[in-house]
Amino acid sequence: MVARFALLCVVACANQVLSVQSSPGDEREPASQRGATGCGCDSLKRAAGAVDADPDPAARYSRGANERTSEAQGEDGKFRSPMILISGGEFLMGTDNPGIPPDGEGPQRPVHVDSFYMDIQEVTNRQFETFVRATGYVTEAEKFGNSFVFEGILSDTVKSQITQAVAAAPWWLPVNGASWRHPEGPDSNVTLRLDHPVLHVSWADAVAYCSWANRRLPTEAEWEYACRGGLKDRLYPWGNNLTPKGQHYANLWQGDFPNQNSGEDGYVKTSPVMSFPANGFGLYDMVGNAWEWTSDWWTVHHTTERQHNPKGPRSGTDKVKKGGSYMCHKSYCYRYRCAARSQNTPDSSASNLGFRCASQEQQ
Ligand SMILES: *[C@@H]1O[C@H](CO)[C@@H](O)[C@H](O)[C@H]1NC(C)=O
Ligand SMILES: [Ca+2]
Ligand SMILES: [Ca+2]
Repeated sequence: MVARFALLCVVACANQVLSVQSSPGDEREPASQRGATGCGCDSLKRAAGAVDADPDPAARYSRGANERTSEAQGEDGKFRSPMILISGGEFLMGTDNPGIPPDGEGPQRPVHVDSFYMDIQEVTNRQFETFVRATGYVTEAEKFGNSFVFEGILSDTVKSQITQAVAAAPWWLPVNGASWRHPEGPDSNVTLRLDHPVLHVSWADAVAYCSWANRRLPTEAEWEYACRGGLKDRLYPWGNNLTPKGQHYANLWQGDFPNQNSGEDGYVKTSPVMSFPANGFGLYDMVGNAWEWTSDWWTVHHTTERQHNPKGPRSGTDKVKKGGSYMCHKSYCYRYRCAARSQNTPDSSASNLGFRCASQEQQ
């Protein structure tokens, strides 16, 4: 516990040096930057491969859209996310105009990825539950007995029992009994959130789930290629405008982090997966909602030479996570961009970190 705690603190502290930089097409949000604040992000029965074209993206916001069943049952009887074929190709990974330079977002570099399949959604509580029921799997947070929860979503009862905090990021609290089953501690559950992304899963937990599902975690390169949805040099999966025509395209934070979340996009915590429009490849929630683990070890040093299916460093201390979460606001965590990235130790778990799986074969 002490080690995990210290490491998360290192991540949070490193984030203090972040500054908001303008990028092409950025939205001039009032920069409510404060001195010593870290990033808030640290710490259908549809045939697989076929996602219908959506003539009316706004319909994604409707309640009906959110109640759609999102599992596909395979021949092995396992309910998993539908996958979609991401046709291989070359793309420009990273950016020469980094939003957060210390994160190693640059340089922009040519990368080729072979074709692969990607879950169209973050792995949900319901899907994770079927895995746990089938295998008896116990997550690392359950073994450790605690996990990090964002203070803003804790009940007063739980808050009153906490004596420690991360100095540089006081909104992260280690909560006894917090786990994927109890996202805000023992007095919470996922009964009404089965279609939300599973949280409080470590990297090893994510790997275990994907293996059980005959899948694997995506590499960072695959994840970013998928995030870009076929667009070149754009900030977000849908373009450069954060809120086209005033519509929200991702579950992020609106308001004043960490004190006030207006929930203008409809959600102050996680949202059911697929509540916002898909990108050009038919993938949902690539940015926002929950952060997503990738298979790569973390480094901020990248070659500019053309890479073929890069898999990151051979070893390291932290794993790469992508996409930002419902806690991200430009003032603290401008990481809901495809090129953005962050890291955690593999045994970390938190109330804003989940994953999705990839695969080489159609399933
Ligand atoms: C789960 O939480 C809801 C509130 O979100 C509560 O009404 C319900 O009783 C809880 N269920 C269990 C089994 O604790
Ligand atoms: Ca939100
Ligand atoms: Ca996500």
